[in-house]
Amino acid sequence: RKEMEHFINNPIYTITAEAMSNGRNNIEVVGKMLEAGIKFIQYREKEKPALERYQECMQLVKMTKEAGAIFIIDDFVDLAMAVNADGVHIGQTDLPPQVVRQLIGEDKILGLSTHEESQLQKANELGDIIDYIGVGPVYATQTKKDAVPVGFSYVDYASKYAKHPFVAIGGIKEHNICEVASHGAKTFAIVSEIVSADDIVNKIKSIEKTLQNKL
Ligand code: TZP
Ligand code: MG
Repeated sequence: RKEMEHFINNPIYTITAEAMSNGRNNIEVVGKMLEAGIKFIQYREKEKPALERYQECMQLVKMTKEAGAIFIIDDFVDLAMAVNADGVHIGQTDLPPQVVRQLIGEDKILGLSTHEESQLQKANELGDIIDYIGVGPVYATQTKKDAVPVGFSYVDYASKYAKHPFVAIGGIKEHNICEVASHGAKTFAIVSEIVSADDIVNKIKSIEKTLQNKL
């Protein structure tokens, strides 16, 4: 899917978390992400009423489209279809990837979280049904409840064997992103470090600079 070029060409994949955004709403936070040049954004809001999610996503789809950025929705296939998002991100206990692909059609991006080697092998077998995989949590994180860090050995494994592009996720911050990169990750999903920053635009630019200087 051609929009995956945005995933491949940009190291930072940002994800919303309004509860961690220091009183700012998702519209404001995504506006800052776009201002910083982010091209791949995931909407992740598990607790809100569906109507609020829908209204917010209608606006976010418009904003991301205008900025030439890709907008992916976590968990909610119906919401992604209702607002014509660019894709969906699912986990291991969501509907099977084949089923989600049938629902969203051939043109949308589909991402799948993986946490261990057997899940990566199954993801590899899915071929074109999915577009990218998530690998993590790399480090401990407060953002996702019950998240158990996978450790670098799994990141190494994904770097070696993943047939899809992968995004490392979980506890990634400016101070450790180069360590994750040293295990072969090229794309990094970051939640709290970015949405909770006082100056989101500066934080993103600073993380990008840190990465560039080390790579
Ligand atoms: N999946 C694995 S870890 C995680 C998700 C959604 C949360 C990562 O958040 P943070 O704040 O970047 O650690
Ligand atoms: Mg999910």
